[in-house]
Amino acid sequence: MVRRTVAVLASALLLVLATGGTASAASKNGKCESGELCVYRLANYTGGLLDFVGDDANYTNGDVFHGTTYTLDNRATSVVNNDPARCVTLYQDISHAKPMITIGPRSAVSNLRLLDNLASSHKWTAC
Ligand SMILES: [Ca+2]
Ligand SMILES: [Ca+2]
Repeated sequence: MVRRTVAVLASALLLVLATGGTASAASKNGKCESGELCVYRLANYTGGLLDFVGDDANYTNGDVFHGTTYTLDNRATSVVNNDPARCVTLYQDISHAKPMITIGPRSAVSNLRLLDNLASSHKWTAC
């Protein structure tokens, strides 16, 4: 019975992953969908997020973390690259200056540590 439940859950998860790959992801809707970079204010993917399908060259443009009043610039602490194929680079300054870290497809960093509260832009790249 337990084994069967696990199998059902695994099937449901596969379904979610399979359908998540469509082009329906929407930036800044508070959902970390497939194909997005998701930036979180606090460690371990908490404290509100901002989700991006595309590049953002300037975090000082007034975006706030979903469900909060905190602005994005210099507040990123954890990040998820939820794209199946692309890499994404975070930059310390706006206009993609001073690259900090590149995160591979379907990879995540639960705490940027020394790079905490620095990111000011990001750009998708081939990898
Ligand atoms: Ca989204
Ligand atoms: Ca910065």
